[in-house]
Amino acid sequence: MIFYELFVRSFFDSNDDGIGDLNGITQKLDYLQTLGIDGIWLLPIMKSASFHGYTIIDFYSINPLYGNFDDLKKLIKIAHEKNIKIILDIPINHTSVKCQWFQKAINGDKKYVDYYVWQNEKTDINEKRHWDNSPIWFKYKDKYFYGLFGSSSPDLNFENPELWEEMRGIFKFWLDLGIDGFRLDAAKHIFDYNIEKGKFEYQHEKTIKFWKEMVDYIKSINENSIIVSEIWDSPEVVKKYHGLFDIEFNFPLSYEIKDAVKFQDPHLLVKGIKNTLSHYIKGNVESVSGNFLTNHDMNRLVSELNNDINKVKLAYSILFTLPGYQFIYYGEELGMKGLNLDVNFTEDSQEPFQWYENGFGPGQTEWKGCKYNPPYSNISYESERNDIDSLLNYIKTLIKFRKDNIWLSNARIDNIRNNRYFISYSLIGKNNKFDVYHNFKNQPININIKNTEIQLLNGSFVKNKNIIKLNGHSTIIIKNIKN
Ligand code: ACG
Repeated sequence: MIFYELFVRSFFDSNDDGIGDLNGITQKLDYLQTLGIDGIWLLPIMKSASFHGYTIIDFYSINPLYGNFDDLKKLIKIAHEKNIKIILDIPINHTSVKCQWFQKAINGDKKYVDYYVWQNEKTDINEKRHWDNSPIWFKYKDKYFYGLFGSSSPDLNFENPELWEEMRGIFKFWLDLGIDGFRLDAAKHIFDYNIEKGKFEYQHEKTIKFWKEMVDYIKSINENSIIVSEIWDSPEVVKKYHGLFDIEFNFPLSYEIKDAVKFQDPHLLVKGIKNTLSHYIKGNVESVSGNFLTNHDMNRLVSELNNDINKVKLAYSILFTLPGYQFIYYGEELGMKGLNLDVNFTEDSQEPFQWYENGFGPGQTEWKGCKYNPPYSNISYESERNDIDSLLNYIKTLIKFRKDNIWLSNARIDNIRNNRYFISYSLIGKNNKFDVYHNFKNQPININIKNTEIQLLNGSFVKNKNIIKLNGHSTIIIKNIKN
């Protein structure tokens, strides 16, 4: 499956208020269908005080700027007619300070006081977030609360069983509306503060128990639902969760692909494959690897790779020739730019999708001025759709290649080899075998291969040769039919 990560505010505006909305997505489903994706991951759509939507005011609502429940139902219906699934981002680790639960808690309502994590006698209110030293304890009126993601988003207290029940209700609510599944935000953080010890500590066993119950519950409502987990951590931590969710985002692989391409060092990709796709090497896949290059928390790919479009294309070729499912962040198919210089400020990688070369036209969103994607940059749907060499058309080709070879999602990886400038590996299915070669050099290289048919990524075949010239920053696939 191929998913499209979509930020509603920046996509397509159906009512001329400058802000993208659900009806806008419905109007552009043809675009997404032509691109070839199978699923849309909607970034949070619930009522929220923040532009990105990760601080939820009401879990049972839709941000009125994005539309209403009828709009959502219509989107789901038409998407389903086009065989596109819709999964919803659901940040349940915390709420907004404006959420009724928190408001009731600070006014002393005992039920809701227990929904949050408050300072106790062991708390060190000067403790900082382990990855970037941000504060995690905040004073509201006379009490300190725990907020791993900042002062406007207090963490929920999952030691409280009532909250587990509340969460079941939330998942059911969205499934009943026809949503096909969830992207579980901050999934490793459900139990990350040890209240007894009074310190930050990942308690993975407890978190796994929580998710096991939620996943079982979600599957009992819709056994075909798709559950994707965001666990941004090392391969060792991600492995603890193998088998629990349908799809696990593979953060470490995203770094290794980008670094390998950036530094022209195939060895980094070998490392990435061995460390994060070992279950595909063993042929024992418990959770599908959710492969991606960028998301809304990261630099956009073109900016990350210093505007080198050949490198960008190579990174995508790698992404689409590894087993697992692929996720593309909106606008990346055009090569939009953006740097997230601060993980707490993601506006610059969430700029309006560029439909038109001059920067305006029907449906163009304008909620923010474009710092990184100004008009007339040749980075727009309008300028790329008819250009056969555009990134947009390259990505379409890769998606088509992938859809013509569905078996690749589950393929076993074998024979990984590399030298200073190229890597090769085999992808093995029940009745198929592909040998993949990626050249990391910007010059052509010759590869000595004695083989049958060679499939180019655009789906065409060339006759057997013994020596193959592989162009700079390019990929070739040797197709073998297994007997
Ligand atoms: C999600 C969303 C994000 C959102 C929230 C909060 C969570 O995608 O947009 O923020 O609802 C951590 C969390 C993730 C979180 C990101 C932003 N993402 O785990 O769930 O922060 C280290 C840490 C990771 C950390 C990452 C961030 O371990 O936990 O992610 O840094 O940079 C190696 C290491 C790996 C290390 C990386 C990077 O790979 O193995 O451990 O990761 O290097 O150093 C949104 C807004 C926020 C706002 C919040 C309320 O964006 O600004 O505060 O909502």
